[in-house]
Amino acid sequence: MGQPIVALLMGSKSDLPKLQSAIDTLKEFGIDHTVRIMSAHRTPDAVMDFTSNAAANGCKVIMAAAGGAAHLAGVVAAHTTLPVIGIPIENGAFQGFDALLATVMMPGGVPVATVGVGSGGAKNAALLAVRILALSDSGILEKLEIFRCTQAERVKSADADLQLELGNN
Ligand code: RP5
Repeated sequence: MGQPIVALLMGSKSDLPKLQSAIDTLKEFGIDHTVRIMSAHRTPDAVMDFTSNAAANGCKVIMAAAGGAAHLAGVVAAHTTLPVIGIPIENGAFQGFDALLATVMMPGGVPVATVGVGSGGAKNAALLAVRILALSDSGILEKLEIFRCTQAERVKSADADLQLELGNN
């Protein structure tokens, strides 16, 4: 793998299984990336150090995942001008609703593009990173267009199968 252009940060190792769809998607698109555990609360210095140097180190998009009182994405956004994508993690008493609100309700001036809770949200975070990168990389754009066509074909094929099962012409 080359120099990472996307960073996926998570607040705890316990978040990792919930981020598999994001990691798989970055791999599917061949995006050089790094995956790191660092916490806004438990290792704030590491978050600040990594994030404030990320752009200079070649990173173009930061994805930040956390559950509960999910401050990671917001703290990351406070320390960089790179686009930050927040991934609320489903965890504990409120099944991710707490993390969703904590991640999405940023004060004006410090944007975090927040995706949904769950596997679809994590996948969309990676796809959003891919879309941002595709703005300036025609190779990634081409892969994105193929991805969209393949996805649409899959739905059409499922519908055709369903119509056969239902005996419709
Ligand atoms: C958050 O606290 C992490 O992102 C994780 O979702 C949650 C719980 O962490 P652990 O207690 O499982 O390490 O900061």
